[in-house]
Amino acid sequence: MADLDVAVVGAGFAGIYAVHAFRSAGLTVRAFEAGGGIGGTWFWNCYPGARCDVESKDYSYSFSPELEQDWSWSERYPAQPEVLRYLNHVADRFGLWPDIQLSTRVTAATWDPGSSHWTVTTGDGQRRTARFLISAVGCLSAYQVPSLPGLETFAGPWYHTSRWPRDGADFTGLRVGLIGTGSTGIQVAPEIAAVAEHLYVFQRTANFAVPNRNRAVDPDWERAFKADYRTYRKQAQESFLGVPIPGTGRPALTEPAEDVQRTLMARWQAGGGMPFLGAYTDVLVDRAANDIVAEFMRDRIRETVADPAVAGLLLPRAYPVGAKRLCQSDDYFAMFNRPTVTLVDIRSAPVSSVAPSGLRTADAFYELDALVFATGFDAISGALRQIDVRGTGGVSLAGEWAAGPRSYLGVAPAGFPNMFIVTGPGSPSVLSNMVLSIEQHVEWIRDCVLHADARGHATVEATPSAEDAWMAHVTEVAYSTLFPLADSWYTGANIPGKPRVFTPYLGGVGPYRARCDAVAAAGYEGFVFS
Ligand code: NA7
Repeated sequence: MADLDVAVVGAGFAGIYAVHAFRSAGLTVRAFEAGGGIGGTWFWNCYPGARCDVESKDYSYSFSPELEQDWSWSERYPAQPEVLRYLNHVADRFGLWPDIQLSTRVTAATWDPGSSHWTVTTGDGQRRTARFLISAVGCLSAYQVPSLPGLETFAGPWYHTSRWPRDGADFTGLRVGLIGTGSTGIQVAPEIAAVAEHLYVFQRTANFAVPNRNRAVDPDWERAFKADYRTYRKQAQESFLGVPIPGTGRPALTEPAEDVQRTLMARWQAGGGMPFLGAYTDVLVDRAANDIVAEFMRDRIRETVADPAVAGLLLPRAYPVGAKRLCQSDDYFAMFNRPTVTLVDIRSAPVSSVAPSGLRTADAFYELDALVFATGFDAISGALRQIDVRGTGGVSLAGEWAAGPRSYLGVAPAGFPNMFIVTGPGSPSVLSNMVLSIEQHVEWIRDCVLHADARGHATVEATPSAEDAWMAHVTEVAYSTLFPLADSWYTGANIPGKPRVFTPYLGGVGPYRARCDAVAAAGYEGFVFS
């Protein structure tokens, strides 16, 4: 008999809810978490300025109406410490701590067909067996530091934003170099600029950013909102992104140009990426419509940044707006008006090496006291590939994914019985409201496990043909949009040598849920039970 019914890897939003959901269904469950606290990405990414780009009313669990009513968010877009407080509150409230094992990294998981168990090995050499293995390792957990010659010789401290010191880093009076201008770099830069003697921002690709217009949550608005939270959650489940966005419902290309500008400006003033990009139906599928929105955003940069040469470098031109994660910031572009901030174009003159006193590019040397890498993640598949997962016949998951990560419905990899992945490859995951998608996945996986148990089946596994068909569908949908035109972490293009496959599912949260429900209603079509 296995030690556990369910072993969960990770205790972020997904792992925490998996513990609650499986335990509530009467199964024994344990989550193994590498971090010294729960929270996953919200535990590790504690750099200054870290903030969610989905509104707090959406980026929260919906499984408990009581939790939903009792918890009050302080801001429209919650900062990292508040999200972490929320998750700890959830663990306290539902008594989840006894089933979460912190500071425990899972290094291997091996399927034993004889006993129909998984053996999970942790960094301290311990082994636990479980009937089911659930990966809740997250999509943005395996961080990447570029291999720069000489980095080990750098005399000052250097940090990756995703492994920020928990007691903070003090840049007061220092000359700081920041590499990376994605969502993270754009959030951390103004915080560093506020205290540093000088901040050098090393930019390879200029990115689009919309304002947050972040603000405190108004108690009257919150009361009114909470009065009908259930209806709102239902709308979210049926929506495209997992957040109900009131769009115009029309293509931009059929609107008079002045009306489009007026609509975009109103949404720009209101703040937030989803409402802005969601204004028109053709922005992410038609390059001409996309260009209108992109040019609108470039105009806002020209208007904000005083030095036309700096503004010119900041204008994003390398990809359609929205095809990479749209950044959000209220103060990033204005920061470049400070005399103590310098933008360095490393597209034309790449970084060549690091020396003890600074950083060398193809055409200059920058004296630096500290370095910050906001260089992103081996996203979606990276964290799972770091674990030695072995399925039927000892086949390795990393090997199976050599040509790109895959799974059926974004939750079940063929060849790995009784294994599920929360927000795996082919799930709406990072192109949706993650919390809502996580809840849907966990509940669906739980029901699948209960279905197997109720019928006395020891194993459940996706068939290779169901997986193939699903991944073909994921690709087909992606290539009907502008998303594949960007070198983004959605495709793996940000990691040298990683196969380029568009991995998240772009068919929409509502249709995805309907598909999952139909699969379940048909007796879990595409799965074999034995
Ligand atoms: P991203 O969005 O992957 O951004 C990483 C940034 O780092 C981006 O500007 C990259 O430039 C830059 N980068 C990466 N490697 C290098 C090297 N070797 N040299 C120079 N510059 C480099 O990661 P984030 O952490 O900002 O955001 C990830 C997600 O977290 C975000 O989308 C939200 O969903 C939350 P590039 O664009 O590749 O030229």
